[in-house]
Amino acid sequence: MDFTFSEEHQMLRQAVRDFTDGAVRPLSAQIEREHHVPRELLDQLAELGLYGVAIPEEYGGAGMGETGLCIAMEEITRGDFSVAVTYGAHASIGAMSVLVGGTEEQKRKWLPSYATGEVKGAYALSEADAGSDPAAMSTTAVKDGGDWIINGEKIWITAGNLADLVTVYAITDKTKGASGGVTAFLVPAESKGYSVGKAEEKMGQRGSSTVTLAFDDVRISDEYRLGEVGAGFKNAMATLDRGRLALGANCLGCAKEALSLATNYANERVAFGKPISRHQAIQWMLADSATEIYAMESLVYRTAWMCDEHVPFTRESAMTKLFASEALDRIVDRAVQIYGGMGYSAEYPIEKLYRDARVTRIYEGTNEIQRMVIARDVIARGI
Ligand code: COS
Repeated sequence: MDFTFSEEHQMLRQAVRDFTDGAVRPLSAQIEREHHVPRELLDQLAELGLYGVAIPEEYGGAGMGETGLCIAMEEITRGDFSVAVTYGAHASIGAMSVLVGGTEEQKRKWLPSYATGEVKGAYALSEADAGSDPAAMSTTAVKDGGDWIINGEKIWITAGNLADLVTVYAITDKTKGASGGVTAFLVPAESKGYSVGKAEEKMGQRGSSTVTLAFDDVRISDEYRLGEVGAGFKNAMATLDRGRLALGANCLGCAKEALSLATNYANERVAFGKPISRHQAIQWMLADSATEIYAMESLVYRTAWMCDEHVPFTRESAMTKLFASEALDRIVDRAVQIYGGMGYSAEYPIEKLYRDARVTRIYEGTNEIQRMVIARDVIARGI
């Protein structure tokens, strides 16, 4: 057994950490205030080669696997959750939907531009009446000669307003539902009939845009169909396996930031004649958070290793997302408690981390859905 990161992965971590410290964290308050990640920052991520981290070398990427992507996600989140989530919409679920579901020809055609950041992706599955149950979607794609006509509306699409090519899931056979009735498409943002709608006003992660996308008789040629007709639901689920794991890495980065801030604060803040870090009540909180971070880290990188070794990891990805998001909630909550009144003030960074954390128990599949995925697998395959 060898739990050490490769030299390449360690160098990646250092490079992303330096970038986060120098370019992301200093902009975090502005990004939150303006509800917008500056284009230049996204371009800088491209210059660092980060969009292609998980894309194999034969498709123009860095070939650092899901492990590399999790390292990048963890480190960027330490500086700002919204920047990491925007990055993830492109580099994780956007690009990964092509990697897991595209034909060989499509991977060769599209992935090199995803890797450079020239093409930015996004992932459009959820609808107003189809969140936890995406098979109930009503967006349709109907064949018309050599083209497809797409109609419908997707909601909660992260960075949908920044995407050039959106992975859209649509019903192509109503009688089949999840088992063969859904097909994936790559829809270019310049398509006629495609429009970006309202942006959500959110409790946290306010810098990341979350928009609706509407498709009004959008006509695309068959070459934009991603994978086989009817294989879309499997593509959506396999992409989410990776997305949930990457979200675990986000939670890990946010948790480390919260614990690090809380520890520094506890060392400085004096009560009853000594720093509060020397009071047992605070020490127990620090100990519990550090222990949970260790567990999160173990889950994230063991599961990333499974993915990179092509070992099935659906159950483990759901477990990682479930545990990491719930542990994060406890960790940011303790951090607020350690900060006391200052933890409730928007002048200090903890308040933002507390709000940023909450949605992780909801998006990429609610934690109730993760428990369903885990339980189904335990029942089917045993422990
Ligand atoms: N990888 C590949 N294929 C998968 C898969 C996975 N992780 N999970 C399911 N599938 C396949 C199944 O094998 C099945 O294929 P067959 O019909 O050929 O056997 C098909 O997909 C349908 O699977 P299932 O019957 O389990 O579908 P359900 O409708 O019961 O849905 C859940 C399963 C609930 C797990 C799914 O709907 C889900 O994840 N919901 C949450 C959606 C979500 O996360 N939304 C947020 C996205 S925002 S980024």
